[in-house]
Amino acid sequence: MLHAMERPGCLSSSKRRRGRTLRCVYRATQVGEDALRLAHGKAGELFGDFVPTHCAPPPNPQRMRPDMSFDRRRLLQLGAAAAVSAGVAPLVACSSRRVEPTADYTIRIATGPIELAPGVIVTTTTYNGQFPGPLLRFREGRPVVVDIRNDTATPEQLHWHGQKISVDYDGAAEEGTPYVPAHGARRIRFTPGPAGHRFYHTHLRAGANLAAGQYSGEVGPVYIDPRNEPGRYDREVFLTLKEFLPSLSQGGDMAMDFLAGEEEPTLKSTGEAAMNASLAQGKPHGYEVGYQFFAINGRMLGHGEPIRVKAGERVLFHVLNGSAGEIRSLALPGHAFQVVAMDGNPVATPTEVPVLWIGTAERVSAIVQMDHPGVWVLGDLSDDDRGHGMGVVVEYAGASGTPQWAKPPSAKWDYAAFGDSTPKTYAPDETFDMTFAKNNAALNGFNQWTINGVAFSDKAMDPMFKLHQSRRYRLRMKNASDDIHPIHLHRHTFELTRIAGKATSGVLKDVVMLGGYQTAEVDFVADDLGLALFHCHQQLHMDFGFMALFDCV
Ligand SMILES: [Cu+2]
Repeated sequence: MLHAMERPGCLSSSKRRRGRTLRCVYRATQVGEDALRLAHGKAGELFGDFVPTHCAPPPNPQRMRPDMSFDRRRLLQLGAAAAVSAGVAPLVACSSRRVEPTADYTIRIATGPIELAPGVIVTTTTYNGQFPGPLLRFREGRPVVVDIRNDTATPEQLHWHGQKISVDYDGAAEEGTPYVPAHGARRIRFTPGPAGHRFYHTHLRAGANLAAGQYSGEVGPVYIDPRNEPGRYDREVFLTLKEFLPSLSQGGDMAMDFLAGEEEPTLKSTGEAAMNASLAQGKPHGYEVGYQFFAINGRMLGHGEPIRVKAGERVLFHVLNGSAGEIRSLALPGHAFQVVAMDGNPVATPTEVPVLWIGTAERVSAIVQMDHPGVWVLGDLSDDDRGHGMGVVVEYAGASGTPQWAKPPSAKWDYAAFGDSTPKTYAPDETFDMTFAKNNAALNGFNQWTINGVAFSDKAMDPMFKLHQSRRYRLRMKNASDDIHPIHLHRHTFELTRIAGKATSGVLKDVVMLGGYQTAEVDFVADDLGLALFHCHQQLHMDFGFMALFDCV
């Protein structure tokens, strides 16, 4: 059994979204033994719904690389196709009897300790006893078998974010995906796609339980290798950004105004009137979530292995914001990011920017030309967040000294900058208008969120919109709140067609940040039959109403 961590009562009730203190020190008992058990798993445990084969090939060490860094030249030496696709084992046929294929990957959900820095150990639920979960490399179009084992007492949902797969496997109870039973297992088979940087995460709702859902460590990256990879880079590095030890506060949220474009005056007046009426009734601001510790690839700044580079290299960073609700920024002093893909999809116009802004669940792939030797901090623009761990050291070969940080030039984040220089225009078959609004502190101090006046109901589970397969739909979204919402649609990729009033095309995503009192329009083709969940990816928002179902018939 794992022993509970000692948790001094030092989380301030006034903490806001960004963590402040490092005064808490957590001590674990039996950490070594339990961590070892979690990392390697127990052989011979029963699986829920399949029979393991006896003619399985040995595990391939190339499948899981804990440093999340890949030297492309070495991969090419090894034979890129073989090495990159090593995560895809062949199906095994060893006799005339029916034989189950070996799983390409086994994901084990369990609660245990992870060490973010020396003396900073937190207990959380993870995949395979590590944070982030192992990088899963798939090959576009090649079927895979994944075993999901749940060693917790809670039924689980593992969502394959950004992939177009059936509701049986997508990992959302609202769509009808079966749960992975508590202390049970589920084997799934699907064909990965589309190619690019995807990820997997729990899709449980947490409500007020800040140990559940994405407040936990249940996040891991996926990379689906495309059939054709241009590969104009030397090395690729996967970074998963995440906060730990959440707590609630009611101080109101920090304004973030990095998004390009203007607010809509009518949305602003509506939202502000509703908020002022609520405050006038004596209600405080609804709860927000703040965090104690910040980490990249599970290590706080200065406590993980540096990213070691050589002058002249082109390093491709695949950055995933694995947060439950935070928006992250990332800068590397003296360097620029050439954004080549967003949410795993190549952008129409690769563009250099000084800072990456990454909404909850978004991914950005960007190449950095390493032409400024030294030892640098690749970190969040917020001094507070960086000071509490949100960064990683980049160290050039031959350089030494204290890692340096410098504030980058300010720049707005404009999705349209990565789109077609002359936007294409489309004629959707149908347009849905969606207005998002907040009822301040309406649910026992939590904000209630509505789409067109309706908060998602577990009881009703009525699809809000009906789709017909292969038709093109436009979502015309209006945000009548001051929060930024990272809007996500399951099982589909959408194209931005208008962002804060500006027409665009050529930016394909599965999450888009919708700015406070701003508007956005996205188009998608109804790819697949069945239900598709639409929601804000802020755990706190989706759990309190900000969800809807599309039903494709
Ligand atoms: Cu939201």
